[in-house]
Amino acid sequence: MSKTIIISNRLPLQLQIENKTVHATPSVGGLATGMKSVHKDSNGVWIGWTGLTEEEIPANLLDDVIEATIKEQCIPVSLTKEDIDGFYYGFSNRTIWPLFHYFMEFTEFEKESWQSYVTVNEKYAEVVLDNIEEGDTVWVHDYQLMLLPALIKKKRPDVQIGFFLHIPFPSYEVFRTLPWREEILKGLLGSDLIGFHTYDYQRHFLSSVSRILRHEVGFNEITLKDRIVTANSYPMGIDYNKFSKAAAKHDATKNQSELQRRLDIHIDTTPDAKMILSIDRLDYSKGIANRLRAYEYFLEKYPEFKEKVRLVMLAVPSRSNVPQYQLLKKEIDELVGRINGKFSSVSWTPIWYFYRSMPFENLIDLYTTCDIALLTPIRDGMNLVAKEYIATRTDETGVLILSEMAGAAQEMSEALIINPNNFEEIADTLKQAIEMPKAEQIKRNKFLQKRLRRYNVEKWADDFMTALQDTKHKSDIVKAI
Ligand code: GDG
Repeated sequence: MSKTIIISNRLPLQLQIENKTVHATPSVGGLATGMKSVHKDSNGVWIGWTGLTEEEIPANLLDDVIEATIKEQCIPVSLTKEDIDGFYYGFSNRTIWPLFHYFMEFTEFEKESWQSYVTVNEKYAEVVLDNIEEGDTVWVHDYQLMLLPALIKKKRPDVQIGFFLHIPFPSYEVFRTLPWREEILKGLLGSDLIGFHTYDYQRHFLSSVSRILRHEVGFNEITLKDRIVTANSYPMGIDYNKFSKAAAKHDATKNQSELQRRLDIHIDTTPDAKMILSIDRLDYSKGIANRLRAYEYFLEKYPEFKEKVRLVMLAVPSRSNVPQYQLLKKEIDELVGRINGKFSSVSWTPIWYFYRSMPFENLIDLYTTCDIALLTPIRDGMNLVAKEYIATRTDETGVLILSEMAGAAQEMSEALIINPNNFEEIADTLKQAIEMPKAEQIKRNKFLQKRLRRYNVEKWADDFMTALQDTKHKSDIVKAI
């Protein structure tokens, strides 16, 4: 029976070793949820790294690790600490991530980390090739594994390979600066279908293929000597029901979390005050420092809102051993301190800042309590937080302010769309959001919710898989000619 093999840098599970016993618990992120139907229904397997390096797994527990992951239909790729340092913290997060998000000043071109990226992609390929059978379909995810499609195709030209990029693909002028630009493009072209969040990323990719590799490129196709590769956009959705149901349950429940109790006390004492929410991984691409500066400017420009607004900011720790992330953390800590120091009164703190990850229930507390979501990424492949905020607004109120640089902005035109570098515009838009009549909020959110409900994460995975199967017919026709 043919199966689908999903491959991503990390497996969708958490491994714990306690008292010499290995436990694997499935993780519940957006990707894991979206792929659930593909993964569980098709007798499929998921290949990736467990999150523990070879050095962290005692030799006598190696078999137990494999057994625990296999129970979850997963197959581990074994990586050393050196691999993770070079491939993950090195090339993936110090070269590709900043370059693809247009942060050229942060981009490092290190031969050693490139070599590690090649080695690790080969390690993934080895595990995939060991597990492929005739008729299988392969779906590779994201920027850590861009060489993998060609490594698989070379050995198994008979299998259909899909690749999805979760981050932006930059314009040719930026991409061309990469010393290994040809290798990356050739790696991706091992796929039969390459998916992007937006048409613009697709367009940038096709332009790089045409100008760097000189292949013939059409609207969404690349003609190679013996194959046709399709490149198309598939904007990723969310598990809409999970968020709307959690919000409905949250509204009905009497058993409130401590966080919700505190939020309610705030609302009771200042009923007219507006809560403004921001949630992101602490990453320079998310525009957190910009957001704080724009909020400071807003309080200066419209002082009548002092004591009447509060920014609730959740920054989730991320990649904290990469220097830029440490510097950013310092900058944000200082900005929050400065703004709170400048504007606070005995009864009001303008920013509530949480630097941690919160359980899902608390995330729902924040989404449902805050009147406004202010999301200002400098660049963002999609931004699922914007979609999740709208999905939790069961009474259809709430205002989303969203950066035009997020892929999500292209599908969410009823939100208030801003340029994250324009503080004047952000300040004025915050005022507009605070004063927006409920009827207008509801009108906008009805459209947004309808679209998000329909194009949910399962539909995204289905559309991609259907298109991937269709590429088989295309390649059969090319072979027949
Ligand atoms: C990459 C691309 C693209 C956040 N804090 C907590 C928490 N979250 C969850 C959110 C959301 C997810 O994490 C973040 O997703 P985003 O899409 O906003 O951002 P990235 O992590 O940068 O994701 C991005 C995405 O891939 C998908 O293709 O949209 O552009 O950069 O689901 O809910 N979850 C919990 N606690 C937290 O504190 N439980």
